[in-house]
Amino acid sequence: MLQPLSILVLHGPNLNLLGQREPGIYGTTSLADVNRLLEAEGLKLQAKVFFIQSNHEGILVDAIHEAVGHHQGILMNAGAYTHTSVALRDAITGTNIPTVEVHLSNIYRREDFRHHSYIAPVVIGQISGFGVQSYVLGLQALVYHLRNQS
Ligand code: CA2
Repeated sequence: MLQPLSILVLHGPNLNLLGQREPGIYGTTSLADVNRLLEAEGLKLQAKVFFIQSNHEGILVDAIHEAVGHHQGILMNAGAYTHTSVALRDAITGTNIPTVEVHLSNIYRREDFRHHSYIAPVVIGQISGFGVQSYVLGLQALVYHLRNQS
């Protein structure tokens, strides 16, 4: 029998606007829809998913700290903090919770300032550019990693 896993999904700043603004870049799916998709995928993978969205860096840092002992992995779209936040990077390093970074858009096809991620060097891997599917692929990759790490 597979060990049930608990995964924390972190959505960063402005992702609460998903589906309401800039559909050309971010699509028409709402954040609630994304969470429903992840819940359904989690059921298939025998992983329970929990969600936090915040526009505040410190709340996201606290959520990473509080994940210790409660969640085995983190799936994170840090939004614009991806490109600015040493604090989020240090929280991932400090807690050592396996994390997968996801982005709706392909950050490398966009403005130069989006090409650098402070998060990327401290996560298992990054999935970028597949729209909402980036989250689903990210969850699959995270669960695969957690179940197959030595
Ligand atoms: O492509 C992604 O997922 C991003 O993480 C999204 C961030 C952006 O700053 C990153 O460079 C790439 C922006 C999230 C804001 O999402 C919105 C959604 C709808 C309307 C306005 C913003």
